[in-house]
Amino acid sequence: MNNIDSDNSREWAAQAYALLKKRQEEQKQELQKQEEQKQELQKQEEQKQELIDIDNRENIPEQSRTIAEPKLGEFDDNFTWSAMVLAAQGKKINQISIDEIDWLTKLRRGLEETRKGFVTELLDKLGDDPLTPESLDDLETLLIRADVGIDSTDKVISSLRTKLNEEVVGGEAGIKFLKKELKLIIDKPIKNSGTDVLVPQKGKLNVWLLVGVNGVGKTTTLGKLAYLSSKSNYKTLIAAADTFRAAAVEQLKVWGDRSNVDVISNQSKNADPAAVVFDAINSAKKRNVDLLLVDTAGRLQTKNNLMDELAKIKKIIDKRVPDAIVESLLVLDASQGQNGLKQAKSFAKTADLSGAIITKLDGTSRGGVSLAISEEVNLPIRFIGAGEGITDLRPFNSYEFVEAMLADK
Ligand SMILES: Nc1nc2c(ncn2[C@@H]2O[C@H](COP(=O)(O)OP(=O)(O)O)[C@@H](O)[C@H]2O)c(=O)[nH]1
Ligand SMILES: [Mg+2]
Repeated sequence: MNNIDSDNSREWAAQAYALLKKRQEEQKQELQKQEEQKQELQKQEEQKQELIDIDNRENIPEQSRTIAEPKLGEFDDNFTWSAMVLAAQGKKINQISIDEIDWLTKLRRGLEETRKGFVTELLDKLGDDPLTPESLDDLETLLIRADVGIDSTDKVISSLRTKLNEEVVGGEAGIKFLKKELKLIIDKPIKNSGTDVLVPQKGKLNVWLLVGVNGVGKTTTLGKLAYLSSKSNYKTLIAAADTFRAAAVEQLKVWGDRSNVDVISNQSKNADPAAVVFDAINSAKKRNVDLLLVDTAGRLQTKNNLMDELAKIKKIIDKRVPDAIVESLLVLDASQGQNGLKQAKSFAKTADLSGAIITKLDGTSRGGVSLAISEEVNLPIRFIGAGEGITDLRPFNSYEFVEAMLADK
Protein backbone atom coordinates (compact mmCIF):
# COMPACT_ATOMS: atom_id res chain seq x y z
CA MET A 1 0.00 0.00 0.00
CA ASN A 2 1.45 3.26 -0.94
CA ASN A 3 -0.81 5.48 1.08
CA ILE A 4 -0.95 3.63 4.37
CA ASP A 5 -0.29 6.62 6.56
CA SER A 6 -1.91 9.34 4.61
CA ASP A 7 -4.75 11.25 6.21
CA ASN A 8 -6.79 10.55 3.12
CA SER A 9 -6.90 6.86 3.65
CA ARG A 10 -7.75 7.21 7.33
CA GLU A 11 -10.54 9.53 6.37
CA TRP A 12 -11.59 6.95 3.79
CA ALA A 13 -11.63 4.22 6.44
CA ALA A 14 -13.69 6.44 8.74
CA GLN A 15 -16.25 7.00 6.02
CA ALA A 16 -16.40 3.28 5.27
CA TYR A 17 -16.92 2.61 8.97
CA ALA A 18 -19.73 5.12 9.23
CA LEU A 19 -21.43 3.60 6.20
CA LEU A 20 -21.17 0.05 7.56
CA LYS A 21 -22.46 1.18 10.92
CA LYS A 22 -25.46 2.81 9.30
CA ARG A 23 -26.12 -0.27 7.19
CA GLN A 24 -25.88 -2.53 10.24
CA GLU A 25 -28.33 -0.31 12.12
CA GLU A 26 -30.78 -0.44 9.23
CA GLN A 27 -30.50 -4.21 9.03
CA LYS A 28 -31.14 -4.49 12.73
CA GLN A 29 -34.26 -2.38 12.45
CA GLU A 30 -35.43 -4.38 9.45
CA LEU A 31 -34.94 -7.65 11.36
CA GLN A 32 -36.79 -6.26 14.33
CA LYS A 33 -39.66 -5.23 12.12
CA GLN A 34 -39.81 -8.69 10.60
CA GLU A 35 -39.74 -10.28 14.03
CA GLU A 36 -42.61 -8.07 15.20
CA GLN A 37 -44.63 -8.92 12.12
CA LYS A 38 -43.97 -12.60 12.66
CA GLN A 39 -45.11 -12.40 16.26
CA GLU A 40 -48.22 -10.50 15.25
CA LEU A 41 -49.06 -13.15 12.64
CA GLN A 42 -48.47 -15.90 15.15
CA LYS A 43 -50.81 -14.24 17.61
CA GLN A 44 -53.52 -13.98 14.99
CA GLU A 45 -53.00 -17.65 14.06
CA GLU A 46 -53.34 -18.68 17.68
CA GLN A 47 -56.51 -16.71 18.15
CA LYS A 48 -57.94 -18.29 15.02
CA GLN A 49 -57.20 -21.86 16.01
CA GLU A 50 -58.19 -22.21 19.60
CA LEU A 51 -57.50 -25.89 19.48
CA ILE A 52 -53.91 -25.51 18.51
CA ASP A 53 -51.80 -28.35 19.74
CA ILE A 54 -49.02 -26.92 21.84
CA ASP A 55 -46.81 -30.01 21.44
CA ASN A 56 -47.04 -29.81 17.69
CA ARG A 57 -46.13 -26.20 17.72
CA GLU A 58 -42.99 -27.02 19.60
CA ASN A 59 -42.08 -29.46 16.90
CA ILE A 60 -41.98 -26.85 14.21
CA PRO A 61 -38.31 -26.67 13.30
CA GLU A 62 -36.69 -23.56 14.58
CA GLN A 63 -35.36 -21.32 11.88
CA SER A 64 -32.41 -20.61 14.07
CA ARG A 65 -29.93 -22.60 12.07
CA THR A 66 -28.56 -19.28 10.97
CA ILE A 67 -24.87 -18.75 11.58
CA ALA A 68 -23.88 -15.75 13.63
CA GLU A 69 -22.83 -13.22 11.01
CA PRO A 70 -19.82 -11.13 11.91
CA LYS A 71 -20.61 -7.84 13.61
CA LEU A 72 -18.99 -4.51 13.10
CA GLY A 73 -16.37 -4.00 15.81
CA GLU A 74 -14.77 -0.79 17.00
CA PHE A 75 -13.33 1.80 14.68
CA ASP A 76 -9.80 0.87 15.57
CA ASP A 77 -6.47 0.02 14.05
CA ASN A 78 -7.81 -3.37 12.88
CA PHE A 79 -10.62 -1.75 10.99
CA THR A 80 -8.42 0.91 9.46
CA TRP A 81 -5.80 -1.58 8.34
CA SER A 82 -8.40 -3.93 6.82
CA ALA A 83 -10.21 -1.08 5.08
CA MET A 84 -6.94 0.15 3.61
CA VAL A 85 -6.03 -3.28 2.29
CA LEU A 86 -9.40 -3.34 0.54
CA ALA A 87 -8.99 0.22 -0.73
CA ALA A 88 -5.57 -0.60 -2.15
CA GLN A 89 -7.25 -3.31 -4.24
CA GLY A 90 -9.59 -0.78 -5.76
CA LYS A 91 -12.66 -1.34 -3.57
CA LYS A 92 -15.03 1.57 -3.25
CA ILE A 93 -16.41 2.67 0.11
CA ASN A 94 -19.86 1.27 -0.62
CA GLN A 95 -18.45 -2.09 -1.77
CA ILE A 96 -16.92 -3.00 1.55
CA SER A 97 -18.62 -5.61 3.71
CA ILE A 98 -18.36 -6.46 7.38
CA ASP A 99 -17.47 -10.03 6.31
CA GLU A 100 -14.36 -8.82 4.52
CA ILE A 101 -13.27 -6.57 7.36
CA ASP A 102 -13.84 -9.38 9.83
CA TRP A 103 -11.80 -11.82 7.76
CA LEU A 104 -8.88 -9.48 7.22
CA THR A 105 -8.80 -8.70 10.92
CA LYS A 106 -8.72 -12.42 11.65
CA LEU A 107 -6.02 -13.03 9.06
CA ARG A 108 -3.79 -10.30 10.36
CA ARG A 109 -4.29 -11.44 13.93
CA GLY A 110 -3.70 -15.04 12.86
CA LEU A 111 -0.41 -14.21 11.23
CA GLU A 112 0.77 -12.25 14.24
CA GLU A 113 3.06 -15.05 15.39
CA THR A 114 4.60 -15.42 11.93
CA ARG A 115 5.09 -11.68 11.85
CA LYS A 116 6.48 -11.33 15.34
CA GLY A 117 9.83 -12.93 14.77
CA PHE A 118 9.97 -11.42 11.35
CA VAL A 119 8.77 -7.98 10.45
CA THR A 120 9.18 -6.52 13.89
CA GLU A 121 12.73 -7.73 14.04
CA LEU A 122 13.37 -6.74 10.46
CA LEU A 123 12.09 -3.22 11.02
CA ASP A 124 14.16 -2.98 14.18
CA LYS A 125 17.23 -4.05 12.27
CA LEU A 126 16.58 -1.91 9.24
CA GLY A 127 15.30 1.17 10.98
CA ASP A 128 15.20 4.01 8.52
CA ASP A 129 18.62 3.23 7.15
CA PRO A 130 19.21 1.97 3.64
CA LEU A 131 19.57 -1.78 3.19
CA THR A 132 23.08 -3.20 3.41
CA PRO A 133 24.48 -6.62 2.50
CA GLU A 134 24.45 -7.39 6.24
CA SER A 135 20.78 -6.60 6.57
CA LEU A 136 20.16 -8.99 3.68
CA ASP A 137 21.87 -11.73 5.68
CA ASP A 138 19.55 -10.97 8.58
CA LEU A 139 16.58 -11.03 6.27
CA GLU A 140 17.68 -14.39 4.91
CA THR A 141 17.76 -15.87 8.39
CA LEU A 142 14.37 -14.41 9.23
CA LEU A 143 12.76 -15.75 6.07
CA ILE A 144 14.09 -19.23 6.68
CA ARG A 145 12.94 -19.09 10.27
CA ALA A 146 9.44 -18.20 9.12
CA ASP A 147 9.46 -21.42 7.04
CA VAL A 148 9.45 -19.60 3.74
CA GLY A 149 11.78 -22.32 2.44
CA ILE A 150 15.27 -22.24 0.99
CA ASP A 151 14.26 -21.83 -2.67
CA SER A 152 11.90 -18.90 -2.11
CA THR A 153 14.35 -17.27 0.26
CA ASP A 154 17.19 -17.56 -2.26
CA LYS A 155 15.02 -16.06 -4.94
CA VAL A 156 13.96 -13.09 -2.85
CA ILE A 157 17.41 -12.40 -1.47
CA SER A 158 19.06 -12.52 -4.86
CA SER A 159 16.50 -10.10 -6.35
CA LEU A 160 17.12 -7.77 -3.43
CA ARG A 161 20.86 -8.08 -3.88
CA THR A 162 20.59 -7.17 -7.55
CA LYS A 163 18.46 -4.19 -6.66
CA LEU A 164 20.96 -3.12 -3.99
CA ASN A 165 23.76 -3.20 -6.54
CA GLU A 166 21.83 -0.80 -8.70
CA GLU A 167 20.47 1.69 -6.22
CA VAL A 168 20.17 2.72 -2.60
CA VAL A 169 17.18 1.01 -1.04
CA GLY A 170 15.67 2.51 2.10
CA GLY A 171 14.03 0.38 4.82
CA GLU A 172 10.48 1.10 3.74
CA ALA A 173 11.22 0.63 0.05
CA GLY A 174 12.95 -2.63 1.00
CA ILE A 175 9.79 -3.95 2.66
CA LYS A 176 7.73 -2.88 -0.33
CA PHE A 177 10.08 -4.67 -2.68
CA LEU A 178 10.06 -7.73 -0.44
CA LYS A 179 6.25 -7.83 -0.49
CA LYS A 180 6.27 -7.64 -4.25
CA GLU A 181 8.76 -10.49 -4.55
CA LEU A 182 6.87 -12.72 -2.12
CA LYS A 183 3.64 -12.05 -3.97
CA LEU A 184 5.28 -13.02 -7.28
CA ILE A 185 6.29 -16.36 -5.80
CA ILE A 186 2.79 -17.15 -4.52
CA ASP A 187 1.13 -15.91 -7.69
CA LYS A 188 3.20 -17.98 -10.10
CA PRO A 189 1.38 -21.31 -9.74
CA ILE A 190 -1.94 -19.46 -9.60
CA LYS A 191 -1.18 -17.70 -12.89
CA ASN A 192 0.06 -20.96 -14.42
CA SER A 193 -3.20 -22.67 -13.55
CA GLY A 194 -5.13 -20.10 -15.57
CA THR A 195 -7.65 -19.66 -12.76
CA ASP A 196 -7.28 -16.78 -10.33
CA VAL A 197 -10.01 -17.79 -7.92
CA LEU A 198 -11.37 -21.31 -7.75
CA VAL A 199 -15.16 -21.40 -8.02
CA PRO A 200 -17.45 -24.17 -9.24
CA GLN A 201 -18.32 -23.87 -12.93
CA LYS A 202 -22.03 -23.56 -13.50
CA GLY A 203 -23.81 -26.12 -15.65
CA LYS A 204 -21.35 -28.89 -14.79
CA LEU A 205 -20.73 -31.17 -11.89
CA ASN A 206 -17.68 -29.95 -10.00
CA VAL A 207 -16.06 -32.50 -7.73
CA TRP A 208 -13.57 -31.29 -5.16
CA LEU A 209 -11.60 -33.98 -3.35
CA LEU A 210 -10.02 -32.95 -0.09
CA VAL A 211 -6.90 -34.97 0.57
CA GLY A 212 -4.14 -34.83 3.17
CA VAL A 213 -2.86 -36.59 6.27
CA ASN A 214 -4.85 -37.04 9.47
CA GLY A 215 -5.59 -34.02 11.58
CA VAL A 216 -4.63 -31.30 9.11
CA GLY A 217 -8.22 -30.06 8.96
CA LYS A 218 -9.79 -31.77 5.92
CA THR A 219 -13.20 -32.35 7.45
CA THR A 220 -13.36 -28.92 9.06
CA THR A 221 -12.32 -27.28 5.80
CA LEU A 222 -14.90 -29.26 3.91
CA GLY A 223 -17.56 -28.02 6.34
CA LYS A 224 -16.48 -24.43 5.82
CA LEU A 225 -16.42 -24.91 2.04
CA ALA A 226 -19.93 -26.36 2.12
CA TYR A 227 -21.10 -23.26 3.95
CA LEU A 228 -19.33 -20.87 1.58
CA SER A 229 -20.63 -22.72 -1.45
CA SER A 230 -24.26 -22.99 -0.39
CA LYS A 231 -24.22 -19.39 0.79
CA SER A 232 -23.07 -18.44 -2.71
CA ASN A 233 -26.06 -20.35 -4.13
CA TYR A 234 -24.25 -23.34 -5.54
CA LYS A 235 -26.21 -26.54 -5.08
CA THR A 236 -23.85 -28.45 -2.83
CA LEU A 237 -23.53 -32.05 -1.67
CA ILE A 238 -21.05 -33.77 0.64
CA ALA A 239 -19.65 -37.29 0.22
CA ALA A 240 -18.34 -38.81 3.45
CA ALA A 241 -15.62 -40.95 1.90
CA ASP A 242 -13.46 -41.12 5.00
CA THR A 243 -14.95 -44.44 5.99
CA PHE A 244 -11.98 -45.32 8.14
CA ARG A 245 -12.70 -43.03 11.07
CA ALA A 246 -16.00 -43.93 12.65
CA ALA A 247 -16.64 -40.43 13.90
CA ALA A 248 -15.92 -38.78 10.57
CA VAL A 249 -19.45 -39.17 9.24
CA GLU A 250 -20.99 -37.70 12.38
CA GLN A 251 -18.56 -34.80 12.27
CA LEU A 252 -19.53 -34.12 8.67
CA LYS A 253 -23.22 -34.31 9.40
CA VAL A 254 -22.86 -31.58 11.99
CA TRP A 255 -21.14 -29.35 9.41
CA GLY A 256 -23.70 -30.30 6.75
CA ASP A 257 -26.50 -29.39 9.13
CA ARG A 258 -25.03 -25.99 9.84
CA SER A 259 -24.82 -25.09 6.18
CA ASN A 260 -27.95 -26.98 5.13
CA VAL A 261 -26.06 -29.35 2.86
CA ASP A 262 -26.86 -33.07 2.62
CA VAL A 263 -24.25 -35.68 3.41
CA ILE A 264 -24.07 -38.96 1.50
CA SER A 265 -22.55 -41.69 3.62
CA ASN A 266 -22.45 -45.41 4.20
CA GLN A 267 -22.66 -46.33 7.83
CA SER A 268 -21.46 -49.90 7.50
CA LYS A 269 -18.07 -50.65 8.94
CA ASN A 270 -15.17 -50.41 6.50
CA ALA A 271 -17.43 -49.35 3.66
CA ASP A 272 -15.59 -48.81 0.41
CA PRO A 273 -14.86 -45.07 -0.01
CA ALA A 274 -15.20 -45.39 -3.79
CA ALA A 275 -18.67 -46.85 -3.29
CA VAL A 276 -19.68 -43.82 -1.21
CA VAL A 277 -18.43 -41.57 -4.00
CA PHE A 278 -20.37 -43.68 -6.50
CA ASP A 279 -23.59 -43.14 -4.52
CA ALA A 280 -22.84 -39.46 -4.09
CA ILE A 281 -22.32 -38.97 -7.84
CA ASN A 282 -25.64 -40.63 -8.61
CA SER A 283 -27.32 -38.44 -6.10
CA ALA A 284 -25.53 -35.34 -7.40
CA LYS A 285 -26.66 -36.08 -10.95
CA LYS A 286 -30.26 -36.59 -9.87
CA ARG A 287 -30.31 -33.36 -7.91
CA ASN A 288 -28.43 -31.24 -10.41
CA VAL A 289 -25.71 -30.50 -7.93
CA ASP A 290 -23.07 -27.88 -8.81
CA LEU A 291 -20.45 -28.88 -6.28
CA LEU A 292 -19.77 -32.26 -4.72
CA LEU A 293 -17.29 -32.05 -1.84
CA VAL A 294 -15.54 -35.31 -1.02
CA ASP A 295 -13.95 -35.93 2.37
CA THR A 296 -11.23 -38.58 2.26
CA ALA A 297 -9.23 -40.57 4.79
CA GLY A 298 -5.73 -39.52 5.70
CA ARG A 299 -3.91 -42.22 7.56
CA LEU A 300 -0.27 -41.95 6.70
CA GLN A 301 0.96 -45.32 7.94
CA THR A 302 -0.72 -47.11 5.06
CA LYS A 303 0.16 -44.54 2.47
CA ASN A 304 0.06 -46.88 -0.48
CA ASN A 305 -3.46 -47.89 0.36
CA LEU A 306 -4.37 -44.28 0.70
CA MET A 307 -3.04 -43.46 -2.73
CA ASP A 308 -4.76 -46.52 -4.24
CA GLU A 309 -7.95 -45.39 -2.61
CA LEU A 310 -7.67 -41.91 -4.11
CA ALA A 311 -6.91 -43.38 -7.52
CA LYS A 312 -9.97 -45.59 -7.26
CA ILE A 313 -12.17 -42.64 -6.31
CA LYS A 314 -10.89 -40.71 -9.30
CA LYS A 315 -11.50 -43.64 -11.62
CA ILE A 316 -15.12 -43.85 -10.49
CA ILE A 317 -15.59 -40.14 -11.13
CA ASP A 318 -14.00 -40.36 -14.58
CA LYS A 319 -16.19 -43.28 -15.48
CA ARG A 320 -19.48 -42.00 -14.12
CA VAL A 321 -19.14 -38.31 -14.96
CA PRO A 322 -16.40 -37.90 -17.57
CA ASP A 323 -17.22 -34.24 -18.05
CA ALA A 324 -17.06 -33.40 -14.35
CA ILE A 325 -14.53 -30.80 -13.31
CA VAL A 326 -12.36 -32.48 -10.72
CA GLU A 327 -10.11 -30.66 -8.27
CA SER A 328 -7.80 -32.53 -5.93
CA LEU A 329 -7.03 -30.15 -3.14
CA LEU A 330 -4.28 -30.95 -0.68
CA VAL A 331 -5.08 -29.71 2.80
CA LEU A 332 -2.02 -28.64 4.78
CA ASP A 333 -1.68 -27.53 8.37
CA ALA A 334 0.49 -24.40 8.42
CA SER A 335 1.61 -25.07 11.97
CA GLN A 336 3.45 -28.16 10.73
CA GLY A 337 5.89 -25.99 8.80
CA GLN A 338 8.55 -27.98 6.96
CA ASN A 339 6.79 -31.21 7.78
CA GLY A 340 3.78 -29.98 5.85
CA LEU A 341 6.06 -29.18 2.97
CA LYS A 342 7.34 -32.76 3.02
CA GLN A 343 3.76 -34.08 2.99
CA ALA A 344 2.94 -31.84 0.07
CA LYS A 345 5.90 -33.15 -1.91
CA SER A 346 5.04 -36.75 -1.21
CA PHE A 347 1.36 -36.30 -2.11
CA ALA A 348 2.22 -34.31 -5.21
CA LYS A 349 4.27 -37.22 -6.50
CA THR A 350 1.41 -39.67 -6.49
CA ALA A 351 -1.91 -37.93 -6.04
CA ASP A 352 -2.14 -35.66 -9.08
CA LEU A 353 -3.01 -32.53 -7.13
CA SER A 354 -4.48 -29.36 -8.57
CA GLY A 355 -4.28 -27.03 -5.60
CA ALA A 356 -3.63 -26.54 -1.91
CA ILE A 357 -5.61 -25.31 1.05
CA ILE A 358 -3.61 -24.03 4.00
CA THR A 359 -5.29 -24.34 7.38
CA LYS A 360 -4.55 -23.22 10.94
CA LEU A 361 -2.88 -19.99 9.93
CA ASP A 362 -4.22 -18.63 13.19
CA GLY A 363 -1.66 -18.69 15.92
CA THR A 364 1.24 -20.35 14.09
CA SER A 365 4.63 -18.78 13.53
CA ARG A 366 5.02 -20.81 10.34
CA GLY A 367 2.67 -19.04 7.95
CA GLY A 368 5.62 -18.56 5.63
CA VAL A 369 5.29 -22.18 4.59
CA SER A 370 2.65 -21.04 2.10
CA LEU A 371 5.50 -19.60 0.05
CA ALA A 372 7.45 -22.83 0.14
CA ILE A 373 4.38 -24.72 -1.09
CA SER A 374 4.02 -22.33 -4.02
CA GLU A 375 7.68 -22.32 -4.92
CA GLU A 376 8.73 -25.89 -4.22
CA VAL A 377 5.56 -27.88 -4.92
CA ASN A 378 4.21 -25.52 -7.52
CA LEU A 379 0.65 -25.72 -6.20
CA PRO A 380 -1.79 -22.84 -6.44
CA ILE A 381 -3.16 -22.00 -3.00
CA ARG A 382 -6.93 -21.91 -3.32
CA PHE A 383 -8.28 -21.28 0.16
CA ILE A 384 -6.86 -20.47 3.57
CA GLY A 385 -8.29 -21.20 6.99
CA ALA A 386 -7.61 -19.17 10.09
CA GLY A 387 -9.83 -20.58 12.82
CA GLU A 388 -12.23 -23.35 13.71
CA GLY A 389 -15.43 -21.43 12.97
CA ILE A 390 -17.57 -21.97 9.89
CA THR A 391 -16.75 -18.55 8.48
CA ASP A 392 -13.01 -18.87 9.08
CA LEU A 393 -12.13 -19.87 5.54
CA ARG A 394 -11.75 -17.69 2.50
CA PRO A 395 -10.59 -17.89 -1.09
CA PHE A 396 -6.90 -17.15 -1.18
CA ASN A 397 -5.85 -13.63 -2.06
CA SER A 398 -2.08 -13.25 -2.35
CA TYR A 399 -2.11 -9.49 -1.90
CA GLU A 400 -4.03 -9.73 1.37
CA PHE A 401 -1.91 -12.62 2.57
CA VAL A 402 1.40 -10.83 2.02
CA GLU A 403 0.07 -7.59 3.50
CA ALA A 404 -1.10 -9.47 6.58
CA MET A 405 2.14 -11.38 6.91
CA LEU A 406 4.23 -8.23 6.70
CA ALA A 407 1.88 -5.74 8.36
CA ASP A 408 4.02 -3.41 10.40
CA LYS A 409 1.91 -3.10 13.52
N1 LIG B 1 -7.07 -23.25 14.99
C1 LIG B 1 -7.52 -23.92 13.93
N2 LIG B 1 -7.89 -25.18 14.04
C2 LIG B 1 -8.35 -25.84 12.96
C3 LIG B 1 -8.43 -25.21 11.69
N3 LIG B 1 -8.89 -26.14 10.81
C4 LIG B 1 -9.10 -27.27 11.52
N4 LIG B 1 -8.76 -27.12 12.81
C5 LIG B 1 -8.81 -28.13 13.90
O1 LIG B 1 -7.94 -29.21 13.61
C6 LIG B 1 -8.44 -30.43 14.16
C7 LIG B 1 -8.47 -31.52 13.10
O2 LIG B 1 -9.40 -31.18 12.11
P1 LIG B 1 -10.14 -32.22 11.16
O3 LIG B 1 -10.97 -31.42 10.22
O4 LIG B 1 -10.84 -33.27 11.94
O5 LIG B 1 -8.90 -32.85 10.40
P2 LIG B 1 -8.84 -34.09 9.38
O6 LIG B 1 -8.36 -35.26 10.15
O7 LIG B 1 -7.86 -33.69 8.33
O8 LIG B 1 -10.21 -34.25 8.82
C8 LIG B 1 -9.81 -30.10 14.70
O9 LIG B 1 -9.70 -29.93 16.10
C9 LIG B 1 -10.17 -28.78 14.03
O10 LIG B 1 -11.04 -28.00 14.81
C10 LIG B 1 -8.01 -23.84 11.58
O11 LIG B 1 -8.00 -23.19 10.53
N5 LIG B 1 -7.57 -23.25 12.74
MG1 LIG C 1 -11.45 -35.90 8.78
